Amino acid sequence: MNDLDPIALELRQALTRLPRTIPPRWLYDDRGSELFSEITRLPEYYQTEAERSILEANSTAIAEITEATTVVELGSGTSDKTRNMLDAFAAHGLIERFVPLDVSEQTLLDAADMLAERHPEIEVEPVVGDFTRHLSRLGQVGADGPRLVAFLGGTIGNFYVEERRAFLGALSDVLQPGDWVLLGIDQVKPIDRLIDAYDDSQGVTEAFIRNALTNINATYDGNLDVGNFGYVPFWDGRQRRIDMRLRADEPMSARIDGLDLDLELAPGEEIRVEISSKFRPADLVVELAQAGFGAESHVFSDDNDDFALVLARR
Ligand code: AVJ
Repeated sequence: MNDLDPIALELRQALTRLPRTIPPRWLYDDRGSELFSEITRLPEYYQTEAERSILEANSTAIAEITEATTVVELGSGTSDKTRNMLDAFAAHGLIERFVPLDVSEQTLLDAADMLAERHPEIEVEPVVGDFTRHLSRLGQVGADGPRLVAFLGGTIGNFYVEERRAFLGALSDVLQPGDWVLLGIDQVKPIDRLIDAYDDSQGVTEAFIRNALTNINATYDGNLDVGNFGYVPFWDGRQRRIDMRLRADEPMSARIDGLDLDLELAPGEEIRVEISSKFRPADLVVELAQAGFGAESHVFSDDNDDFALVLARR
């Protein structure tokens, strides 16, 4: 157990400690990424379209306000969302460099090729890394002009409060006064719409959550009985977050060899696989200020106030 790598150790601890959890990275193997992209096309899942519309309406304003010469995107994936934004930044004329950071090297390289072709005037400098561990790899890239670090898609909602504070603090540490962050957040809204978005009628979200166990079994030679867990999504109003759990309806035992772990689950015991926090933009503006991004802030929303982009300067 002592020779487990940090990722394995993190998972082993998350599964062992009570309440049992699974770090979000386990949701995104190839199958998980496919299921997530299916989620973004569900009628119940309003976020992707809402964020796209905000970016479309405000990217030029964001370029003007920030005057960023370097745009960094954390967890950039295919850089779909940034394409529009980079078009606006390029038209504005100050951007010199785009730095996508993602764990998946191949996805990064493909996206970098696509963007370099679309914008020969922008230097694309991909960085392989995990935004929860490797922010320091951004180092001094682009430090000669204002930088804008974009973290889109509502991914910040997956962090627990204390992880979010640590993340914003780490981000503040790699940046300097005059640099900016742009965060995509899902807004608090009536419960029924939130529940529908995470308990869709086609069961795609359930399959996405369940797939984390399949991924763990495959990676660490485990025998978690994936089909025998019930999917339990609910709204936690006190913490303002959707909580997505898998429940062992019967007593269950599992061996995960690669983690040197024997799990015994009592009937009714749950594993929390993901949380998705919802925000009042003004609250996040306060958190940002506490993390060092208090110099200036702007909030951009869609017509329904479903989603928001919060822009803040260090
Ligand atoms: C990609 C983290 C924003 O929390 O809404 C979608 C992931 N999980 N349905 C979200 C997700 C279940 C999504 N984020």
